[in-house]
Amino acid sequence: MDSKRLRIAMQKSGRLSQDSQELLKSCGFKINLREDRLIAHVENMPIDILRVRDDDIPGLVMDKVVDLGIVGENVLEETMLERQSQGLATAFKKLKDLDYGGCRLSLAIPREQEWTGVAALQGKKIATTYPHLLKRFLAEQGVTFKPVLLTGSVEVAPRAGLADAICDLVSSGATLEANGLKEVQVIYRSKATLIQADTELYPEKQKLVDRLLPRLEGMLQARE
Ligand code: PRT
Ligand code: ZN
Repeated sequence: MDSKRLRIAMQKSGRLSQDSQELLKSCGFKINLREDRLIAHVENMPIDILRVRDDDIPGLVMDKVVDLGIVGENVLEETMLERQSQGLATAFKKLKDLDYGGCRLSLAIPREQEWTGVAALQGKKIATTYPHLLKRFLAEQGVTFKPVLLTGSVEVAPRAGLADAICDLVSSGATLEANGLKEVQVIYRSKATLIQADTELYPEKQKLVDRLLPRLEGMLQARE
């Protein structure tokens, strides 16, 4: 890959991809995104868009393999905690909070159960994709738990007898409702965010970022 071209990682397909593409387009990027392509060249600027799974984006930025990344704060924070525990680099610069991808990471339990507070989760099995964020939150409350790691279908875990509670992302609450669960405690609030690798960019790349950022800020302000 041409190191003079600015590399931006974003989600290939999922909840953040449409909004991220639109935001970049509104900043003047001419992008031809073909479904099968990992890399898309911006036609009118020296920029390459790397389209990957959202989970890979924080690591790519922290390993300085890409210059910028757009990712949910939930994934960013979880990856940071995980990498910390592995002794890997975790530095990055936050450039801009974005106005989409809003959600919360919450604890939920079967609807019919009475909720008396997080202390009741002591020693319980909790299904989640975010074990580090959950551990940090419960540790602050002096609660230990047994994590049940699932990367999908977290909401069916209690009914399937795999866990006593779950800790998952919620936006409308419809998924919890449809699975007979109720949200009992928010543990983290998240939005999409634009981050930069913690390294000095080539001057040409830095100039490009310096030109793009005000445009992005202008777009976000206009949408408020
Ligand atoms: O394939 P890839 O790994 O890239 O995608 P993914 O499946 O891991 O992520 P994706 O596309 O589902 O979500 C990407 C990011 O969008 C998340 O990391 C969050 O930052 C953000 N986001 C915002 C959400 C939601 N809202 C959301 N509601 N991510 C997931 N959900 C799911 C949630 O897990 C649950 O299954 O939607 C369901 C709940 O929605 P409601 O409306 O029923 O409450
Ligand atoms: Zn993912």
